[in-house]
Amino acid sequence: MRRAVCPGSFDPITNGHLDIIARASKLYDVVHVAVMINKSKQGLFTVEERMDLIREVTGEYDNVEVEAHHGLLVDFCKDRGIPAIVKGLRAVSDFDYELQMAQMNNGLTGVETLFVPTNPTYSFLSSSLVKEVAAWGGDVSHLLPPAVHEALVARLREK
Ligand code: COD
Repeated sequence: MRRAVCPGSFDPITNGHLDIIARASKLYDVVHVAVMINKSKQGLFTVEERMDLIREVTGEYDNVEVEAHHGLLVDFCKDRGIPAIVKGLRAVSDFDYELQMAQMNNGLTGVETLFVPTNPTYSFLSSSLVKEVAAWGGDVSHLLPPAVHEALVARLREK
């Protein structure tokens, strides 16, 4: 079984994330989507809510598994026998930090990182920007799966 992981915060999952997961699911037998828990960062959605949304919008891919992990990504990979991390690259600005992480992770356990160029339609897209624009009433419905857009609008209305 060829396995890979798509890690992230996914707060919430966007069409940019989904595009990378969908493309990875064509390349690997099993794609683990890992919601990495960062206790020092308060998310808009809880980890369970993020996982539920990811499960809902990746339902059509039967080789995608959604999990959460607190700790190092390399340990998540080691525990599951995952040799590859798949990351989307949006712009040159992503590259410096992504390269550092890829080299650090490779140095720690030998896990490889594969970079998939973002679909140009989503090259400016991030969860943080979507939340900021939506919080000010901007329309982000074209940037999110419908279920995620609905959840975002509902969450912002509660605030
Ligand atoms: N188009 C294409 N890809 C995208 C887009 C887009 N518009 N938006 C995001 N992505 C991809 C990128 O590959 C990105 O890395 C990934 O999705 C996740 O994005 P986010 O914003 O949800 O998550 P981040 O950037 O906060 O995730 C960082 C990690 C959680 C992956 C990282 O911090 C990590 O691995 N942490 C675990 C602890 C650890 O091991 N630390 C040591 C690292 S060396």
